[in-house]
Amino acid sequence: MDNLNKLMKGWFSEVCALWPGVALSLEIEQLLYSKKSKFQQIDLYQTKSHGKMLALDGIIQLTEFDEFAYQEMLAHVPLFAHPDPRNILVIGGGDGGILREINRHGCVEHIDFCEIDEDVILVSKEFLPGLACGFDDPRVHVYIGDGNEFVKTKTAAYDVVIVDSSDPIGPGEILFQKAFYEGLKKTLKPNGIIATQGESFFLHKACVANLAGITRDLFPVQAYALVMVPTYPGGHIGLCMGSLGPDPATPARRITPAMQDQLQYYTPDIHQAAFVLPHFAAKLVKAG
Ligand code: SPD
Repeated sequence: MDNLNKLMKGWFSEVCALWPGVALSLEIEQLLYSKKSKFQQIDLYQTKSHGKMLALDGIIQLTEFDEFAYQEMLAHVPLFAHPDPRNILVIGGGDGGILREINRHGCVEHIDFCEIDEDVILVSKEFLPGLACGFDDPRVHVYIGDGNEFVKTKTAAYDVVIVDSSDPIGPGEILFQKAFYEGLKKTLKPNGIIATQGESFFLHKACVANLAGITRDLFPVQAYALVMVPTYPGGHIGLCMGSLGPDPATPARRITPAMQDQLQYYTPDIHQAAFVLPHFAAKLVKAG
């Protein structure tokens, strides 16, 4: 009972119907920012052990402790799988972390970035400069609006499309539906690749099966990868990928030693290994 009370006092607990009966808790030093934006509740905390933490509608989007794992893998896996990625679209991810990673690729010429909630960008620029630096690159072109509507305006425009969404409740819900993926496919150039955050195969079986089924129906090549992120539900998250040609699981370009030195999680080996799934997860992805 003492432990129970400790959890309630001075701790943030990520309670959500998407992972019933379980919640990660982090001890909080200070609430630095709290605002109900037009779309969602935005909270920025200073935690005791994990640096700053961004939560949207009470769900952890990132902590400074482990954000690199997610951002590096969601950006570098599709970008290195593509032989010549020049034009990129990013939907969501207003913190700027995915942009920070894409900007490391010298071959990239143009990045369109569409985020529905401008307040997420503003809070990141104020409190998370290590992520918001992603907006500083002149190749980045920011559009504030609905990603689902944005993709309808583009045809055969991108080599890689990355969807850094929140979970399938609230503003992110539409980004998990087949019509959205049909739109994404239309935005791709020949050989294009899409990568979206693919939730947890322990906790969100129906969601993973649904995403895998959609991408398999729409793309000649479909793949699903695993990333360890201790502060996400279940301690991990998936990447769901669809490709018009290149194998998402195989790096098509070499990483330079200088770039490798800047990274903490991604390596060419972890790129390939991430697609080796536990047996039950592989079955789930195939059956979806
Ligand atoms: N369960 C939370 C999943 C959040 C994925 N998006 C995070 C945004 C970080 N750039």
